[in-house]
Amino acid sequence: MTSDDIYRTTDNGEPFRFNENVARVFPDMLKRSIPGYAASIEAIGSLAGRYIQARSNCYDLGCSLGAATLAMRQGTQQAGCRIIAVDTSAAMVARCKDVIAADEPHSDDAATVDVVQQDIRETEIDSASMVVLNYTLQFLPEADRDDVMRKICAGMKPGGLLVLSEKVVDENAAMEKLLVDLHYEHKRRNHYSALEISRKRAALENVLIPETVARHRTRLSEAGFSHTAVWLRYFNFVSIIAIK
Ligand code: GEK
Repeated sequence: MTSDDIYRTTDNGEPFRFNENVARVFPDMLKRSIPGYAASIEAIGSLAGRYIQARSNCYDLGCSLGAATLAMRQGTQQAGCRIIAVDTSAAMVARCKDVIAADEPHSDDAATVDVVQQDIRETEIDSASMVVLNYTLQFLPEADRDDVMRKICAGMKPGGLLVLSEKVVDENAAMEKLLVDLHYEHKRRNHYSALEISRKRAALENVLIPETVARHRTRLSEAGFSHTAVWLRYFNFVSIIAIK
């Protein structure tokens, strides 16, 4: 795994972008930066086994290198499924295609995968039994999030499952400060220097816009999901499941 050294030596002061440099070190970056990331991928595999319906579509929105796509493909035994993996970043899509091509499907019935370079705001959702946004919604302008979630829910089958993982902000300022500090310490333990952490924080300002858990759950209900639950929380990193 190539080590994430993006903010170690230089900083051009520009906002964070999902370019080739980021795609190259991405697995290491996620592993060291998002507490609970591996658990989210593992759970997506388990949930795929329970919720993916035969002859349905599944979506990995903001797929990056396709970790959730592979977990869904490996997690389901249902026949005739198609997984649509979507990302706006050309660098991510190119690498994702290589990752998927290198994966050995477990059977002749394994889901087919299409990797598409597209903005998820433009993606048509159709006959979906499982939709994953694993740390993606946070990068959309807040004003667009309600419409995207309504569109997703409208394109899902009854009983379909959504996984929404997000960095969140706490309602309480003191708690928020504590959780941010704990995340900082976590990154220090994972060998990021104080300078790297502060450069990355500045680059993500106005790029990653977190909301509260309550705001996410309200949006999901308003979009048409009947049940929602937080199944994972590690500091300010949360994963929510919602059932249509
Ligand atoms: C994983 N889900 O490994 N349309 C499509 N893609 C987008 C958009 C958009 N509007 N905005 C951002 N992205 C993955 C990890 S990373 C999380 C997801 C992170 C893409 C962006 O290009 C990037 O690949 C991904 O969303 C977010 O489970 O880096 O914190």
